[in-house]
This record gives sequence, C-alpha cells and structure tokens, in this order.
Amino acid sequence: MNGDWRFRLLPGAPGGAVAVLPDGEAPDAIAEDGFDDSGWDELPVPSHWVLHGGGRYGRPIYTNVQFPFPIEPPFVPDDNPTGDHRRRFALPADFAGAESVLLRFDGVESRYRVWLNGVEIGIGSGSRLAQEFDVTHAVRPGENLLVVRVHQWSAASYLEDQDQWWLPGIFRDVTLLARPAGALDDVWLRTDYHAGRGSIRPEIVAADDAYPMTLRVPELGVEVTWHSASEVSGIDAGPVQPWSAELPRLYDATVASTGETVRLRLGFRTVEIAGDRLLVNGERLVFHGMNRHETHPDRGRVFDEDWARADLLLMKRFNVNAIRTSHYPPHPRLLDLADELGLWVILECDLETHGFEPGGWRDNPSDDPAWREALLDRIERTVERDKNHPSIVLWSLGNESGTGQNLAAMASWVHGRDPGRPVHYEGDYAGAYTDVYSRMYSPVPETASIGRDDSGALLLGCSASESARQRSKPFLLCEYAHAMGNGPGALDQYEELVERYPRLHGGFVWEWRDHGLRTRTADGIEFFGYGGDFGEVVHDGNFVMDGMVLSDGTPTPSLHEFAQVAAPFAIEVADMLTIRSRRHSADSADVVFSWSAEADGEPLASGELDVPLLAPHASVTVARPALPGLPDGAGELWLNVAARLVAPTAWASAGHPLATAQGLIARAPDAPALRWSPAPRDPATGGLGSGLPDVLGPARFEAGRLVELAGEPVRGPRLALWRAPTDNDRGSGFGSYQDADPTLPPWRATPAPPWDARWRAAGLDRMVPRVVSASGSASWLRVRTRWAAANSRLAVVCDEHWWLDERGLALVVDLEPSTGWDLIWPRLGVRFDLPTGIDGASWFGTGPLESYPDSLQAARVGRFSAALGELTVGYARPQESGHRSDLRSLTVRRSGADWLRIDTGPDAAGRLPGFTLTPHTAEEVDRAAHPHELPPSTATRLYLDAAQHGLGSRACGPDVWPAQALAPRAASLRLRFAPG
Ligand code: IPT
Repeated sequence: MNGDWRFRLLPGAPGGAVAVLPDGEAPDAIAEDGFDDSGWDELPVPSHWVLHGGGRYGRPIYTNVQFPFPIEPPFVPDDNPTGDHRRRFALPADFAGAESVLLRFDGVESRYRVWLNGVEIGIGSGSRLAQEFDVTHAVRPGENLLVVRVHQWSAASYLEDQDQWWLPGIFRDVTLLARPAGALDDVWLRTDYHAGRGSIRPEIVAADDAYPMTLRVPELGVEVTWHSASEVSGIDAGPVQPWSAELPRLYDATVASTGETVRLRLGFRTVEIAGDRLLVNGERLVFHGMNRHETHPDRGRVFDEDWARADLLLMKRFNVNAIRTSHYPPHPRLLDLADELGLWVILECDLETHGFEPGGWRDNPSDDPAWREALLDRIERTVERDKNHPSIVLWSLGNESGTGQNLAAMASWVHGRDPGRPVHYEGDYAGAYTDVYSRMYSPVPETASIGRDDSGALLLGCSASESARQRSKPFLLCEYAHAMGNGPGALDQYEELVERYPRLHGGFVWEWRDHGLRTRTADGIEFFGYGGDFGEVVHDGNFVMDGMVLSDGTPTPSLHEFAQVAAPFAIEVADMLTIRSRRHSADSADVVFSWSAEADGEPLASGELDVPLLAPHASVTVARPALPGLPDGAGELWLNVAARLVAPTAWASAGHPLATAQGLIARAPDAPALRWSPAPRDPATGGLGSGLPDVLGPARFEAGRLVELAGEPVRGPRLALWRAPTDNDRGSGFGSYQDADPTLPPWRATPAPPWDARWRAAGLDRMVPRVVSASGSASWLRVRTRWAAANSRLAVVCDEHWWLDERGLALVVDLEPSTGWDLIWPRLGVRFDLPTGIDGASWFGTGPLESYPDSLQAARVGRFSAALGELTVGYARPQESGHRSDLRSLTVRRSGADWLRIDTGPDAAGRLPGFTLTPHTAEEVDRAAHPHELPPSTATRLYLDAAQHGLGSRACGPDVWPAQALAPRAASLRLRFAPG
C-alpha cells in the first residue's frame, strides 16, 4: 500500500471537545466512499507528516525525558495533530482466491483508526510494533478505499517517551496480504547448537488443512513431512556450523504447507547463562556494541534498506559487534541484515516512561495494574515478530521505565514463551525479575567493583543481599560512553575491565548516530537541526546529537577510538610481538599480519609476519622482524603492525585493517630536544627595557611583541587556558571528581556545577594581559606577560624567551600559575594568530585525527597532512576540536606552498605539546550554537598546548578521571621556527 496517499492535517481529534472539522463535516465522514478529498494534499506513505510540507503540517519536537504535553495520564491535550489519510487501490486479481485478507501496519505513531470501504476495521497503537487486521469482510474486488486517521498523541505516548524526536505518521510499510487456505499462521523454528550439531524445534500455528507440511533444509539434507499438528516435533539437524556475529552462518530453510511456502534463514546457536557468564555456543559473549536508534536526517524513522545496510556495514568496519535496538524494535528487515552480516542483537520493546521519573515515578504505568495489558501486549508483539532471528540473543523489556509489577509480568511472559533468550531490563536494579545485571554509565571504578568478587560495595539501588545477587549474574553496560559532541573518553579503561573481569560482558555505547534533521535557516543555509530549532515549547537542545557518527554520516574520531579499543586482536609491540585473539568463535585464517617501519614517519621497510593460525582467545609471541638501524639525522624509529583482512568480506575489502599497533624501537639520544642556551633570567627593571630586537631571524617584533613570521603577519604567543566547552564540559549530571567527598567510594563524584560554568566564573575565556617586563639584545628577547581576569587575583605568567642560534630561531614559553587555582583547566598553552589563507598543514606527530588524554588509542605517531577544514570536526554544536597530541614538527601551508615550520622539543619531563589549527578562536566557537553561526574567519588560529584536559562522558556519565584531568600546573613549551 506504500505510495502517495491523500492527506490532510487536523489540529485535533474530530468528535472531541474542540471543533476541528470543516463546517458540516460529520466526525467519520472521511470513511465514506463518496467523501470529497479533492482539496486534500498528497503525502507519501511511509512518512512522518512533520517532515513534509515545509512546516505546513507542523514541526518535529525533540525532548529527552520531558513530555511535550501536560502529564495527566492517560489523557492528552485537545490540541492533538491528526493526520487523515485516504488511499484508493485496485485489489490485485490474484487476491480472488484468498481465504482471508490481512492489512498490516509495521509502524504508525501513535494511535490510528482504520476503515476499509466505509467499514470500521479497528484501532491500532504501539508506534514501533506491527499490527495486523483481518479485513476479509470489508475488502471487495476492483476498487477499494482505505482510510486511516492517525493521532499524534494518545495514551500510548506515555509509554513512548524515548529520547528522540516525536515524529507522527504512518512511517513504516502498510501491506495488504492475501492469505491462502492451508496457510501458515505462524512458524517458529528454534535452532539450537550443541557440540557441533544443530537441532530444530518447530512451533507451527496452522489449521488442519495446512497439513501435510514439509520442512526442508537442503544444505543439511533435512526434509521432514508432518501430516498433522501432533506429528510436529523437534529434529536433529546433524553436524552444522554454528551462527555467531563473527561467522554468521545461515542455512536456507522452507516450511511448505498445503497453502504456502515460508522461507527462513536458520542460524544455529544456543544462548545460556552459566553462573555469572553469558555464553553463546559455550563461549563468553563480549559486546562491543552500539545503541542504535532509527534516525535519518531527511526521513526520520522511515526505513531505507540500502541506507540501513550501509549503516551496519560501517559498524562492522569499525569493529562493532552488537546492537541494542534502543528503544524499540527496528524495521523488521534490519534484523535480517543483522543475521546476515553478523551482529549480536539485544532486541528492545517499544517502552519508555521516563517522563514519570521527575515526579518520583508517581502514576508510572510500569507499576499500575491499569496498564498491565498494554505492557504485556507490547512485549508479546515484540517477541512474536522477531523470534526467528538468530542474531537476537537477549530480549529487553524497554528503557528507563522505573520498575514495577507490569515489567515483572512482561519478564515472566518472556520466560514462558522463549526460555532460550535471557531477559534484560536495566531498571530492575535489584535483579528481581531479569536474568542479567545491566547498568548505564557506571563509572570505571564502580564497574570494576561490579566485576570483583571481593567487593562488598553496595550496588545502585541494592541492599547487601541484592548486591550479592547481582554480582552472581552476567553484567553488561546497556549504555556507556556518552558520545555527545567531542568524546567520550575512557573507552580503553572500560575495555580493560572487561578483559580483567569475566563477569563483565562489555557494553553498548550511547549512541551510534546523531539524530540531526536537515533543515534551513531563513537565508537558505542548510544545517542539521536539533531541539529548539523547530520552535518547540519544551525541548532538550542538542542532547539528541550524541552519536559516534554525525548526522551526515561522517564517523567521528570517537568511532576510530572505539574501533581501536574493540579490535579483535590485541597486538603488543615490544622486544617481541605478542598477538592475542579476542574473537568469540572465528580463528585468524582470514587475517594477514603485516609490519612497516618508519623513521620520523618516513617509510623504511615493510613485510609480512609469520603468525601461526590463532584459535579464538589464543595468543602467540613472535620475533620482531629484523629492522634497519635509525638513519642518520632521524630521531625516532617506529614499528607498526596491522592485522588485515586477506580477502574481501560482505562488509570490507581485502586489506581492511582490523587491528593496528605501534611500538617505538629506537630514539636518537639528542633528538628532537632543543638545545637551549638560557637567556638572562632577570631583566634589570620592570616595564619595557631598551635594546629590544626588531628582528630575530624570520621573526619581526615591535616593542617586544611578535608581529611577523616568515614574511607574514603573526601575533602571539598569548596565553590560552580556554577551550570552547565540549558537551561533556557542559554536563553536570554526574558530578565532578575534583570535589569528591573523600569518605565516599571513588565513583561517587560530587554534584558540582559543570566545568564550563566554573571556567567562565573564573574568567578563563576573558583573561587580559599586562606586560611585566621585556628585555633583549640583537640575538635574544625576553618578555614576561601576566594574564588574569577581571576581579580575580589568580594569574598565569607567560614568560617568552626568544633567541637565535646556529640552528635558527628558538622560543621557550614558560607558563607559571599563581597559587590558589582550585579548578581543572580546559587547556594549558598558547595561541598564535596566523594570517588567513592557510590551506592546511603537514606534521610529524600523532594523527591522523584529533586526540585527548583519555582518547589516545587511535592516535599513532607518523607523518600526516590535512587541509585546514579537515583539522577540526563539524560537531553539531561547535565545540573544542582538533587537538593533536605529541607534536614533533608542523609545517603550515599557505597559498599552495609550505610557509612556516615549527619544530617542538620535549619539556623536562619528556612531554611534547599538541597543536590545533583552526579558522576560529575558542571564544568564537563557544558563541556559536550551530556551525553556520561561526563568524567569518579573521585569522588562522594555531594553538600549541602543553596539556589538554580529557574528554570524559559527563554530558551523561562520569567526569574525566583525575589522572586525565588537567590540574593547574606550570608548563614549558619549546619551539623552533623556520620559513617553510
Ligand atoms: C539514558 C537513556 O536511556 C537514553 O535513551 C539517552 O537518553 C541517554 O540517557 C542520554 O543520551 S537515561 C540517563 C538519565 C542516564
């Protein structure tokens, strides 16, 4: 039935308290054949009407926890946008022989009423759940009229308060099905795997006239015929290859009744819980998962198979092995793709009542008997639709719905219906009715405490005995690592816990994709909108932009970090090479291990490693390849090792890297440190001295201030403590470790204002200089500048020492804080303002992408180059981006030619600075709410940071762990400048 339908939008439900119909129109008149819809519009089905008509049909609304209507369950306001849909169709001739005709809706948000040829068919609800109506009595040969009235709000909206856009409409397929006599009403083939053999346990719903019925699995030589329902029984399928996310082996099967043949793809696997382990086919599962919403910048939740497939292929290429279908069943085809490509799935019911939490869960449908049937109906429809998919290993009751008897009833229904898959629900803190222990956003030390047997610490919401019970179950993080904006940090720390404590079964990053909706400003500039961009009365801003993939499909640096942390092989490069497989079921036959050596980032030699076949979980130590020595003049010799695919797969081409690692093999004793001839320490007086140089090599100064480098105007260095706050810097939900109460366990960060608020209060974004002293001669210059904010006694002195020696122009900047800073700093460095017209840069340092102290795994040392626009990430809300750690040498390109070269040296502790090259200052970036609000660039900004604060996950999760937080300290930057 998909296609163009007649459509009109009413501001409320006809027949309600408010008159919404044109004069004289009876409430249900649209159902009648003779009704004149010639004045209506056309709307494609499937679609969300708010994403069509350029605003004529209303706008999308984004809220997270909040309800966008008064909380008065089960009532909703009279202002209830109602979409009337009409569609005429000719009944296909081959429907003539049908015994019955069904009308199926795969998804309609949120409640709808259906008429066929004027006959009322029924009412549907459960936005992301399928519903079938028997329309045999109403359908007629020839032309038919289908009418559907959809209300945006309904009682069901109280159960569908997921953190996403509210998008009304018939947004999934509508199908008319001719059902033959002797049909298969339902088929469930449960396919278990034990010790190399498969078994099939069929469960068939069909009338007697459907028999005889034959099950065939040609590849396994299975062919069984049942002559009646009582004959249907389990069969031994013989030796099979099991299904896993790594080796998604499927067998084509058919079940043929007298009336029809149903095709299925069988995957043999057994899910079980053994003590505190979650096993598939006897092996412990580790989820390297993503929470996946259905979201598309133009279509919203309307499914497009090619696009969804591309999405899953991207996941596979980035070492994602699992999906939690947050927070509702996806389009049914998505699960076929998961079966085929290989992804473990937690299939979640369409349920979230989060908006009741701020009211202390009063009236929560999860615990109110009046809602029991509604909740049971939801879980039944969830399980029944998708039960044949081998990829689904757990059923999830829903998300953020508090706790209560109705959830317990849902769990017990699942236990009765499908004992082959454990039940998940995070909100069951005490573990009263679920089978696995699940949490969201527990900090690293708390997660460790969940994994440890000897930890007596109380778990969230648990008594001592409940804590012990939860520690006896397999644990997973249904959400962690909130990927909003620049972040998250600490992925590697979580992974390390999963390796250390077998009770921990990994987790699911929040979340896969930004939900931005493509829209335009009044002047026609296209951008990805978030909450508040559509005139919403209440909204939650950019909290819907928290994916590892941007709205336009670009993987963010965090996804590269994830791929590295979740890599199927852990490779350690030391005197020997150690390779450990972290796979569940596949050996390493599909992988070739190769190496390459680089001297200061220039290729030196490469080859393949001779690595024996690795069984899952096996590890091996092999000799390092013989490497040439460090060439003359080179500083560092690095060995890179990669595990690459030998042959193309369904999701990547041959040569695709699954895992990479790097080790420093040799470093020249004096490289790349600066030889520093100290300038006179104490200028005679304060204020400007005499004899200040005008020129030092490629630098020109005026009154002690840099005005030109390599022939172009350049200003700086100016102290830079400010970064444009990341979404995590602006987050407050989970408190700060800085202020932690020492009497509490280490994960109990203490509520405190978000970091950005404290930074603003301290004036880090408005520090002003005072030159304390300047002195110099023909070959050196020293300038001390004190930086401080209005009404503050706190300061940082920026002490510049410039000099010329036989190697050229050198600058050492010592940054010296006053005492009394009681903050964490966003960054500690300096900024130079370079001219506009900078094309980009090449550098020897880490790359290719940005990195921060708690997100360093994907950064490798090498030689890279990038255009200016590629050096920062276009996060939906502009924020800190582009910091590349451990810089050795940077060459800035201007007007197509290398213009300026900056070499760095390590400080006394061996630390190298990082750099950021961007068209905007941190202050400009901070002021923009969307990328298009950034002002035209007036200079190219080069930040050289002695240190940066970590990223953390505090937008919705833990603060940066203290070890990666930037506590105020002194620092020293060592730099040399030369024309490109
Ligand atoms: C958690 C929700 O489950 C998820 O849907 C999303 O909203 C996420 O937060 C934040 O983006 S709930 C939160 C209160 C821990």
